Amino acid sequence: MHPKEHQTTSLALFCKVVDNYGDIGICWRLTRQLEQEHGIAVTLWVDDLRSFQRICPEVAIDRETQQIGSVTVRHWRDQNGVFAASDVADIVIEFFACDIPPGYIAAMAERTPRPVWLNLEGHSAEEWVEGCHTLSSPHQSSLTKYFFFPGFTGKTGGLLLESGLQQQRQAYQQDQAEMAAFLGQFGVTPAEMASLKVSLFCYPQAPVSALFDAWQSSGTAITCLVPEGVAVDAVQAFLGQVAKAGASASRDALTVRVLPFIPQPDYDKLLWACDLNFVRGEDSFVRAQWAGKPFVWHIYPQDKDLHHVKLNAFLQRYSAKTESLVEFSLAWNAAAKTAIDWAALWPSFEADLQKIADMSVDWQLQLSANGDLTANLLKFAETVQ
Ligand code: TRH
Repeated sequence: MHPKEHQTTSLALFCKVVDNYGDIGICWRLTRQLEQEHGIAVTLWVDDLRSFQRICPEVAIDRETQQIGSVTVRHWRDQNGVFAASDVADIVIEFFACDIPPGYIAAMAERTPRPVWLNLEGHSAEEWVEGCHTLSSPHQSSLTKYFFFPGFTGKTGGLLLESGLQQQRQAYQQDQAEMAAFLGQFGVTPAEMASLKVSLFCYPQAPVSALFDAWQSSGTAITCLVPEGVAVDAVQAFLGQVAKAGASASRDALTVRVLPFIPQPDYDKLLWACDLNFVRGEDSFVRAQWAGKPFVWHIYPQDKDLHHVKLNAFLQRYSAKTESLVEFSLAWNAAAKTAIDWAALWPSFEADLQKIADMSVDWQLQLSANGDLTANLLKFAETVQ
């Protein structure tokens, strides 16, 4: 869609940070794309500015309203706001079924024309998503809300993908000096550059110590780069010191380095520069797919192991033919049916890394054929306007 077509469109995106950085990570990415590629005037309402600041250091945590580039960021403090119809945007998105303030909904109902109201859902590769994508739900206010699902097939909204991202990544990955300079700022040495470089982002329950043991005694030199605050217990046990940014230690084949938590655009560069990425949640999971490198997903845990269903649905689509990746992923997520021998699991997974990297090219083509989520969302909004 041509940017001019949206020059006057306004959009309000409501983001409630449920946990960690994925909620604001996705909303901020979507916001920037709406603004930069489609010329939309976005107001991002977010309840937790501190989490936002972690991925975007320009954010001031004590402001009610601030401009970041041409995006208006509002601190969403409570549900008590009073709004006029003129405050309401053309398109209103609630992220992950967060309850937008009743006063805003009342103003939406009074506005002429009515805004398009979308609920942007979480990622799942399960089949039911295709049946629920774009379903409408009448609201008591007489407004209609539509469900918009990201996903991995053409019958879903697709994934966030900035235009030019793939060219940027390819140019970066061909430039050894740039990658070495980027990792060098975190202390990565030339010898470590030549080793198998792994980025590690996971939830606290991941079996990191067991994997470190396997890596330590493997025949391959491995450098593991861990952002500060991730897998703290296992990292500290390995380092024998506090896992703060800059700390590192080497034992046998393994070097572990603690990185600072870096701004979101740099996180892409980290994924692009590493040979294998451990990612988690939703946003880093999607970024790893665009990085074109092998990755292992640590899925966000849910009660009664419901997340194992989601994990299997994704593995079925992504890697059903690569047994070592499936086995490794199930073991990493405590979803394996048999006892885990990391010392055996790692070498068989490692042996397939090149094959998995090759496979990721086809996977990216498949995903890009679904279009990108932002453009798909705007196209859909036009159809229900
Ligand atoms: O942080 P996450 O676990 O986030 C989410 C939330 O917990 C959310 O509530 C839940 O619904 C969802 O997972 C499933 O993982 P995620 O989604 O990968 O988000 C992390 C964000 O942080 C992503 O935008 C990348 C960014 N990031 C940086 O900007 N710098 C870094 O150094 C790192 C490690 C990540």
